[in-house]
Amino acid sequence: ESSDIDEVIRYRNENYKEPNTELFGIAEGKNVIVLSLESLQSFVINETIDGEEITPFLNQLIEESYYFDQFYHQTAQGKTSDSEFLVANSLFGRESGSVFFTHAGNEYNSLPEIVNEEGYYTAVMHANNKSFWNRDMMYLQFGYDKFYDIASYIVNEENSVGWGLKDLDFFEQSIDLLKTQPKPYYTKLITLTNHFPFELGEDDKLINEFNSNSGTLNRYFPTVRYMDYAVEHFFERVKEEGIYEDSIFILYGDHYGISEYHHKAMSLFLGKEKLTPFDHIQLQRVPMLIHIPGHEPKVSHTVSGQIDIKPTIMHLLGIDSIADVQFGSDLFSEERQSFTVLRDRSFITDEVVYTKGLCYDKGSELETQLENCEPYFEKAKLDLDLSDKVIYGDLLRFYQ
Ligand code: GP9
Ligand code: MN
Repeated sequence: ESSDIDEVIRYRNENYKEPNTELFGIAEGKNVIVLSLESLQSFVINETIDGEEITPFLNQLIEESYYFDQFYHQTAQGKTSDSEFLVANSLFGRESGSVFFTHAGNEYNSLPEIVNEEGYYTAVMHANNKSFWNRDMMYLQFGYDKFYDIASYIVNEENSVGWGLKDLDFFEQSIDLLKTQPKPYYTKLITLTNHFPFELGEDDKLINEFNSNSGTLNRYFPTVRYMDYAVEHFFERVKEEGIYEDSIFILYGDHYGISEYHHKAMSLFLGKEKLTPFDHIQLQRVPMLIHIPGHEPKVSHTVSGQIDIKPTIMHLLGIDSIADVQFGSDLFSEERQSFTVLRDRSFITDEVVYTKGLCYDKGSELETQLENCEPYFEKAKLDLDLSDKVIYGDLLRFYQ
């Protein structure tokens, strides 16, 4: 069993991508503030409802950030917890169920632990019960110093909606917590308001609902708009508190908010007659922004996913990743392959989308011969299968 790790390490070494020399270490010693944005999908970016922007602040922030517009979530049933797992480990979550529940006792070499060794204080801020998704257990394994769960927040009827504390209040209270942390810190804040069933008080509805036969999709737009407003407030506050200049910011959508059951309503919003499996995969894109104060904005079209966040952050902090078992690659690496595989084994490159046994040409958005997808079959399979092997065999036990 312990020899299985050798196969994983060999594969890892073959797929390692050199960091971008201009950006390596650029954020060393700075705070890293990660915003996990609930159910945020890319299809709302730079779009409007009744002439009103859905994400005016994020649209503006994109103009001041590195933005990855071909970035995919790679989660399955573990939803937010899967995204956390991908980001912390550059390993895939489970095909079904949640690795947070089934493998919380494994050995990991997680990002919080790695940056901790570099002198970072590491924490998660999220106003839910600590045991939700078994976070309290898994976070111990990831090596977080602190989990500011619901007990760290003042939550009452006035400042709650849907799943709990409203994002604006969450960010406002989180500022006070941020200020108490030793610097530099690595802190992930997880939002909550833009969560199914997308409930929101009338006063917080800053744009109209959509008009379709899906109440879920209709309500999604005002809650996304509200989250955008809350994130804007967060940025105002970190600037006021003097946190901004000493920090870098990573923002991403955790997973889809609108499932394929709402395809009919979604086709209405997208102005398409019918949504194909190709469209469904394109809808799995989530926004990914890296905001470094003072850096020129840049849009990257590299096909990528949440698995790539860990090596990217490590390299920005000047930490070598060659000896780390990872299945992603630095988003800024000049060598990186434009490719990502989703948990359901669909994969995407610059040219093709493979899903449900079909190969689609991205240009025409139509089916093409399977042979156009074949060159990537092996990589897609090995990425997932070897990552699964690491988890099921608890293989990082054998690797220091
Ligand atoms: C719960 C929140 C939402 O704490 O992260 O979880 P989800 O249902 O999106 O996985
Ligand atoms: Mn979520």
